Amino acid sequence: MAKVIARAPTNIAVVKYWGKNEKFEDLHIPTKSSLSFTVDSLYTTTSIEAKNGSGKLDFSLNGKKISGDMPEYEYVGKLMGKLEQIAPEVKKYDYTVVSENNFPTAAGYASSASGFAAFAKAMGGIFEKLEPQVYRRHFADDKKLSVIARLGSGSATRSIPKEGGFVIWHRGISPLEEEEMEGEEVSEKSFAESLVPYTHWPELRIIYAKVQAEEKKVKSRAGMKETMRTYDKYYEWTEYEEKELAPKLIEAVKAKDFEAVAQISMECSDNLHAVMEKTQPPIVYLNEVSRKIIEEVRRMNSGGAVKCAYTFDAGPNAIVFTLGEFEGETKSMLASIVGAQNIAVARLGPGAQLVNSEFGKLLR
Ligand code: 2P0
Repeated sequence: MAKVIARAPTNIAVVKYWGKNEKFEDLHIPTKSSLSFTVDSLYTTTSIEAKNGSGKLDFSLNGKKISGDMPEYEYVGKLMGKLEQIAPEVKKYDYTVVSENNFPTAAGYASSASGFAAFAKAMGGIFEKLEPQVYRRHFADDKKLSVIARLGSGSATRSIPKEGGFVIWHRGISPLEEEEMEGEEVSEKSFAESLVPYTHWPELRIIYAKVQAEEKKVKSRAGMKETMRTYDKYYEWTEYEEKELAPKLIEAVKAKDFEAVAQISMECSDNLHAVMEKTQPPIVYLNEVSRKIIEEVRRMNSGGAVKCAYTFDAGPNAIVFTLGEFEGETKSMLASIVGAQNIAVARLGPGAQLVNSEFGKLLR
């Protein structure tokens, strides 16, 4: 028997992931590389207890038992199936998985990223104790672990690297060139690594503004597929972001050039939502309140200094980047739109880590 507790943060992408390589959809191989910031205060804590058995999974999330017929079970069940394919030893045990998000209600943000990163990290800890060979082959470093997290959900791969901070998820194979490769080799090439550690930019603030708490209408997994199927200029967008914007963003973050990071962030967000809205039928995540935030960010930046930047994912909630010196002004602006109770401020943080059980308890 073994028990392990892991904690993994969420991450917020600047250069976004929106589409899978059509030949390797099930492996969540993206059509382009993406770049994200690892967030310090929004995370999932997951404990896994394994005992001799036959691969059964008992899963609870945020205090609720998740049975096999519930939608939350589907992704975790699929990942377990993939792990069994990779390593048949996985079936030698039964697993009790208890997972909790600490997300402040103010964040209005729920993500599969922190969940699957914590799950992968904890599973690694289990195999380190019970099946060292499986551990060495598939879990022993962050590169391998980010591949496992990716099999659960694409964005989870970016929450793995322990230095956190600013992370790249390398797409691996090209979606446009024919490459003769098998699944396992393809999978290993699509992983995440930290480009600058979380200590690099302590002045950076990541502010979550909750616009709407309800479940989104179109799930990312289905939405990105529809975009690829119906938008004929899809690859023009991926190529532009990868060739033009991603290299500029990497340089800007390394140089702590906030103005450049801000401009690229807003361009990437605008491009993503334009691409979503070109999907047939259009996928519209932003609402009136989101658009008001965009307008106010632009107004704040119009006086000369670039003080803040927005980014939006597959929903109406805003994430606003700023620096310590503009935090107060940015928060006031957001509070005037969504109310102070709907705002949460975060900084850069480290990636997934194991925590000992005492610490794990303290987190709750
Ligand atoms: C991102 N999103 O890069 C982008 C921005 C949504 C918009 O990653 O099918 O939930 O599980 O691999 O990771 C959402 O996609 O999709 C996402 P799956 P995932 O953060």
